[in-house]
This record gives sequence, C-alpha cells and structure tokens, in this order.
Amino acid sequence: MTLEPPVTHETPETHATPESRTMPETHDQPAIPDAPTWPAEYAERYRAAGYWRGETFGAMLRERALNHPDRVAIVDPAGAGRRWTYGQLDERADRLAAGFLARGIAKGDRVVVQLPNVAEFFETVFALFRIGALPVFALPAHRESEIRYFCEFTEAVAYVIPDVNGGFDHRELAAKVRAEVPTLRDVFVVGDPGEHTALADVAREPVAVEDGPRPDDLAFLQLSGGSTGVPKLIPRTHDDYIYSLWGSNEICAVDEHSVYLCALPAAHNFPLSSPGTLGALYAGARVVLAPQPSPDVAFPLIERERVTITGLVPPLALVWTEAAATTSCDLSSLDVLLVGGAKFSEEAARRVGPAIGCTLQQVFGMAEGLVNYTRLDDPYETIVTTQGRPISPDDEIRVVDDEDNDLPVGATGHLLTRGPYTIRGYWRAPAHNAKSFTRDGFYRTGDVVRLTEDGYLVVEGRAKDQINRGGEKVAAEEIENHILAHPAVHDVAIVSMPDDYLGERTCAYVVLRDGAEPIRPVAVKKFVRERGLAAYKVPDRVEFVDAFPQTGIGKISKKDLRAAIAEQLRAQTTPR
Ligand code: AMP
Ligand code: DBH
Repeated sequence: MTLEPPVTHETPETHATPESRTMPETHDQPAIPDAPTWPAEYAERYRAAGYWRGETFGAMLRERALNHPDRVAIVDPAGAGRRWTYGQLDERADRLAAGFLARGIAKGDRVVVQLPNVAEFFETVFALFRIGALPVFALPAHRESEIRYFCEFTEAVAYVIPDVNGGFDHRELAAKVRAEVPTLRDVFVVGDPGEHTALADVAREPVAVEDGPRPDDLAFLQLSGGSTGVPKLIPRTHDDYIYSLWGSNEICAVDEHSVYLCALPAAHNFPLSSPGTLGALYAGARVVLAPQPSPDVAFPLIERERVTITGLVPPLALVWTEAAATTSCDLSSLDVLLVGGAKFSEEAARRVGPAIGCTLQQVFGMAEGLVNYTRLDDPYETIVTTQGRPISPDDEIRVVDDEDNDLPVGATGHLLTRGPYTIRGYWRAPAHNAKSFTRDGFYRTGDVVRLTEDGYLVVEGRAKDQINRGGEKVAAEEIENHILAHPAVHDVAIVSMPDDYLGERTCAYVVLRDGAEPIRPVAVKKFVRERGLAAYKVPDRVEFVDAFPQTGIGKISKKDLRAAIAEQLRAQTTPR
C-alpha cells in the first residue's frame, strides 16, 4: 500500500498554539480549526448541487419550533415520563445556552457529553449547537481512561454526565478527571449533582447569541471506532451532517408523521443520524427514547407510542426477531427496522420481515461519513444480501487492491470513499490522516467490500486492526497498549474470534516475560478493567502462548492467531 503525504493544498492544519485555535476574524474561510476541510471547489460543488443547504442545527430547531410549536418532539419515558414539544425543546435549548454562555462556554469550546437516552441529551446538544460550542460525543459505557483522554485531548471546558447510570456513579469519575485536566472547569450533572453543578440549575433567561456558528462551521466531534492506540475524533460540520440527515430521511421515508425509537445509545452516529433522532427532528417527527434496547422495554414503547421506525445492531435484531414471536405487544405500527453497525448475516436478515412484520433496511455507515442503505422498494434479494448503496449521487466509491489500483466491479477489495458528508481528516491528527486518507482526499475505510453490478456494496471483511463486537468497535492497539502495561506481560496481540451472538468477540494472546510468575486469564481481564476502560473493551478470552506465529517479514501473524482460536473454538463445540 502506498502511503501518500497529507493533503496540503487545503486549509492548513493548525497546531496547538492558543493563537492558532482562536476563531478567524473574517469569515472568508469556515471556522474549522484543527482539521482539514473540503477544498473550495468541492464545497462549491456540494452547495451548488443543493446538498449543503446553509442551515445550522440551532436555526433548524428554531424553525421547527416556529412552524409547529405544539407538536411533540421528544418522549422520555423515564420516571413519570416527559413529552417535550418542539416549542419546549427550543426554549429549553435557549435557556441552557444562555446559562452555558454565562459560565464562559464560548463558540469553538469543546464539551464532553456523556448522557444516556434522556431528554436532557437533546437540550444539552442543541444549547451547545446554538452557541457554536462543540459536543464531544462520549458513550455511556466509557470509563476513566476514555473520558480522561477526550477531556485532555480536546481541552474540554465542561463535561456533562448523569448522576448514576446502570449502577455506575459518573460523579466520582468526573471528580477524578476534573482534578487531572486543568482546562475542565465545570461538570454538569443530570440528576443529583453531588459535589458538581446540577444541569437543571444552569438555565437562565434566554439571551441573543451574538456570533453563532455558520453552516460550514464545525458542529461537534464524533468518535471513531478506530484501529489505533487512542480513539480518533471526527469533525462534522452543520452543512455536511444535515445533508446526511435529510438524505437519510428521503431514503428511509421519514416525515413529520414518523415516530423514531432511539434504542441504541443516543450519542452513537447510527441512532443519531441514520436517520436517527436528529433526522427525525429535522423532519419535524417524534423521537421516543428507550432507556434500554431490550424487547421488554422497547416493545411496550412501540405499542404505546405507535413507533414507525427504529435502528438496531445485528445481535439486538436477532433478539427482537425471536421475542416478536411470543410478544403480546402490538408492533404493527413499525414500518421499518434498520440494521447495521456490523454485518447482518443473510440468514438473520431473512427472518426479520416475517417475524416482526416490517421492512428490513440494511445500513452500512461510519461516523466518518459515508452511509449506505438498501432502499425500501429494492428487490427482496437485494435487501437481504447487500449492505445497500450510498445516500448521495456524489458519494464517490473506489474498490482497490493493496496498491490502490482500482478493481473491476464484482472484485473484493479495500473501500475508499469521498463525498459531501465524508470528512477529509480527523481532528488534530496530521500523522494519522496521512495514512487514513489518500492524497486526493479519499477516506480509507478499512472495510473490505465488493460492489455489485447495480452499485450495491457487500461487506466481505475488514483490513483495519479492529474487532467489531456486534457493532461495538474495539481497536486492537488500544487494548494491547493497556495489557502491555502489566508487569508480567512481554507481548500481546488482540484478535477477533467468531461468536454466534455478537459475530465477533475479542481474544488476547499473551506472551509472559521470562521468569514471570504465571497469571490467570481473569487477572488480565481485571487489570484491563481496573485501568478504567469501557467494559466492552475487556478481552472476552485470554490465551497464553510461548511465542507468536510470524509473517514472512517477521511481524505477528494475526491471521494465524485468528485461525488458531477459531479452530480451538470449533474443536471445543464439536462433539467427538
Ligand atoms: P466507525 O468508523 O467507528 O463509525 O465504524 C464504522 C464501521 O462499522 C464501518 O467502517 C464498518 O467496519 C462497520 N459497519 C457499520 N455498518 C456495517 C454493516 N452494515 N456491515 C458491516 N460492517 C458495518
Ligand atoms: O457503525 C457505524 O458507525 C454506523 C452504522 C450505521 C454508522 O455510523 C451509521 C449507520 O451512521
């Protein structure tokens, strides 16, 4: 593979001097510090084609609130249940924005948002959007290691959390991180604030925001599942993300009559934008928040709220398919079930329609941009055997070999893409960008795909060093770095192993130091957990070996390790 130098003819990447990060005085250039953006000729083209509509999230919500103030926007069933109209959500966002401003949160500032599926998630992010401050979307599962990194790396000024979620007290973690990260001034808590500030106490009388964001400004930083030692941050603009929303709405038939159930964690790119909660709000539709994605929680909500569309990762889609057979809930309102985040097997895909009585829509997307959908009126075989085709006529797709040569249609190769809502670089990561993007701006997805004659993509595998645990991505190198810190460990390699439920799980192959006391697999798992990593990143299995198999040039052969663990699992489950 040829590694090309980073794009240099675009907005230069600026680096960590405080001066270079202040917003430009003039507005000739979009205020997107610290990330490469689209070259002017592309931006013009995307605007001229009507993809970039010149809207911002803040203005979008205001417009909806003016047009239909009394329509319900958000249903949060937690506690006694809340139903916020568009008018109320708009007003709450205004009041919270005023409160954030009063506390010194300014345009361009980063704020780490780690909230479960609660109405305050939307109040918070729209308040930040109004100011032009950037939410950094952490997942509820993230723990100290990830959160400290997000706060440090983005120089976050604030961090928004629930008090306790899933039995975990986020306030303690926040106190620790705040003590370690000097930029972090405020911790805002939904619920009992403890030593921090209650989010409910921040709101103030609305004020006019003097210098709000422009449509081509950055709106937020999304997370990449990644394949490197630390998670990468994805800079998305109002213009480009809003295109992915209305483009998705058209394809998924989301309009003002739709009811979208948010069953996956709200901050994840899939339920946020494909078409997700933000797509639904763009359409003036209703968003229903499920605190859990399990059928016992979600099915009664579908019945009660007459949900029309939702999105799930493959393992959950299987659970729903099975549970639908025996449920007493009325699921007849559900028109569309989107399934994506990891490969959905054809066999499972065929079961969805008959079991749940809705149309399956496969979605193959990435927080970096490109999203593919099967179309609602596609032939059934296309729906169950492909991962769809891109949203936009201007999504450029290349399938290439290891040397970046284009392959003929039907051949399996690396997927590269460029387009009106696919980033041109990660945030503050010039060295990594040189590897992850071609010189002419194509994103190297790391996915191995095949293109059908009809222009549909079939995901065949992955070249990036990542494990996809049923839609939750684990970057091998990140976990390897943590395990290497164990005093008894000489070397480690993380690989995927096949799993009936999740598709893949993680296996850590460990070589102990010469003369080290033997340790047990649980000790390795405990070590990783105690380093403050999200639970889904703790290896599912640990195998000790004396040495790793090597490739021809002496690198660890992960291919051989994957084959070894797959074989071992087969031998265990096949009765002799
Ligand atoms: P991320 O870059 O973290 O947003 O993760 C996106 C990645 O998830 C893609 O590059 C794929 O590897 C994987 N993915 C998402 N949807 C699908 C799908 N429907 N089938 C297979 N892989 C998928
Ligand atoms: O896995 C993903 O990141 C994903 C899947 C489906 C995504 O970002 C999306 C749709 O937008």
